[in-house]
Amino acid sequence: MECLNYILFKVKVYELSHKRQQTTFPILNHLIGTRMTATAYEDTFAADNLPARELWPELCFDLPELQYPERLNCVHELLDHGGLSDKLAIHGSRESWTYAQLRANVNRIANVLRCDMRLATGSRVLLRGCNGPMMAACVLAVMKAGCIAVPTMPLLRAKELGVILDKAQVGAALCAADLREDLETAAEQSNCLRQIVYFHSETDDGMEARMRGQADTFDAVQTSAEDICLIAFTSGTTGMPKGTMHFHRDILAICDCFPRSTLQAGESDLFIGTPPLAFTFGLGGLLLFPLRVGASTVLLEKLNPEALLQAIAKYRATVCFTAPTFYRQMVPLVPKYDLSSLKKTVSAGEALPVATRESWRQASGLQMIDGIGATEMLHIFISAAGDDVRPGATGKPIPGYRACVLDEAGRPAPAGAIGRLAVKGPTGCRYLADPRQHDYVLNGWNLTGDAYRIDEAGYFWYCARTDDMIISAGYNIAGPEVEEVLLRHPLVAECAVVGSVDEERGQIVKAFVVLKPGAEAGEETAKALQEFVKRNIAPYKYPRAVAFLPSLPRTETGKLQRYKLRNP
Ligand code: 3UK
Repeated sequence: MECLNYILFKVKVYELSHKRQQTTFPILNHLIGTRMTATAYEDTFAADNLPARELWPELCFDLPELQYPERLNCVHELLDHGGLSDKLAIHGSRESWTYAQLRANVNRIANVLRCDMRLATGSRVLLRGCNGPMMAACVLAVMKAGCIAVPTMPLLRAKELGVILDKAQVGAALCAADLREDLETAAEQSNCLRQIVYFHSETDDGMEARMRGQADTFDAVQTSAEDICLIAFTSGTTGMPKGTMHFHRDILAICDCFPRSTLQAGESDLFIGTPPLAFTFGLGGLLLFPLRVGASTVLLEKLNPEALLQAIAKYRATVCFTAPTFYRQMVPLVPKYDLSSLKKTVSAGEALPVATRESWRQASGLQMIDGIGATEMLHIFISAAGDDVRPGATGKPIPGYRACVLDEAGRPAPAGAIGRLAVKGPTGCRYLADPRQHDYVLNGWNLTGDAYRIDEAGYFWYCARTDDMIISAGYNIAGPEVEEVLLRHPLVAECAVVGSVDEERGQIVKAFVVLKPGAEAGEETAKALQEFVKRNIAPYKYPRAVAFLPSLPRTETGKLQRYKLRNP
């Protein structure tokens, strides 16, 4: 062992002197079970609970912009460039901050974490709050202070918070005062959570008061590129949520991929949208990306479709991030607002039906940028913009990522064949102490759980979640394909198609439909919808059962909860 350590030391000296990014002799790391760059953390819980290295997906850093040094603190890179001081960084409903003010506030909070709360580096800090400047500053401060951010969705209740506290062994929490109740209930049951500091609070021990007692300068903790800075819990439909662990390097990698190559965002942009910062779609799209390109962002709490349109007009936003269902609901309201500032609209979280893309284009004049991302991958990895868009297809792997479709045996499937989507890039899946790592990573590929096909031109077409494929009388039917058709019917506002247990056919296709205002639910409409599907796609795919609902069950992130419809 001593001998190996000596060799490793020599390799390290060689690499430093030759400015190598990656280790030359991974096999040595593997043998000795350590990483080349020493962690900066006192508390090593997160790293200790990483999956074994051989269970990680393969990571690729092919692009010149993805060459990062071994030591880096992502918030230092995003904020401490000294530039843009007087430029507005974040607009909120309570306050708006320039880059200089954001830097100062992040530094004060970092000082509160380290000097006042006395948190060890590497400790997990839960964050709870609606989108806004303070919530954003808290997330950034946690990372800058060398702690690990565990952001949570505002709608989570005590029981769900308890699972997260326990799983990530969270010792401290920063929480918006108006969301304290559920966290306090969870804290009573928790054996690890010791400190909660409330923001948006006027009390003497609240965050704002503590910040006033701290300096507005803070030297970022010199973390390793592979120190974990974020544990993002999957929005999770059923069962135990999974904690996905991401490094300081991963944060920069997503900022240097999608926003630069596909979105082509710049300093003059103003970002806006709905996904919570606790959802990596929102964290990237509404906070990290704007900071990386020196743009501004609008962070508002509890936006509905009408309020989002109002805010786009008011702030003159140029880039919007939200989910397909939001775009659908905005379409009829668009004529009431001046959206002339808007240049780019990004849709993710769920498949984007052609009918939604088309009606949004007609209403706003904009060709939507669809992109598939995942909490495990941190952000978007397949997408297309502008002239590269093929309506109905998600797009192609964005620069920095590779993707293919695997057949049942785990081999790349030929063009046109439906298989499991597999992807790799600079980011990838590393679950916190979770045996499901084995399900997500196969031969170095991340398996997202989606069924896809690739066409001759290399475009990726979404079919369904692999476990949502409906098998009816021996036919494989993808629910979203039927939804696509139904959404084109003039009476349909929203719909969901799932498999429903049937004695004769195993499963039948069942459609849950939300009608547009004024349309009448009933036998006649159901028949009309069934006929409409039969006319537009292979008749065996038509919904044999149709039910009408006032709304569909969705997560806080706009994702349909199909399991709730399958097992009512
Ligand atoms: C589905 C899509 C078709 C797909 C996410 C952008 O959604 C995000 O992360 P989650 O972990 O869910 C991942 C799953 O959601 N999905 C997402 N986008 C699309 N399906 N077309 C799309 N455009 O099943 C995927 O496996 O909640 C999205 C950025 C960051 C994210 N975390």
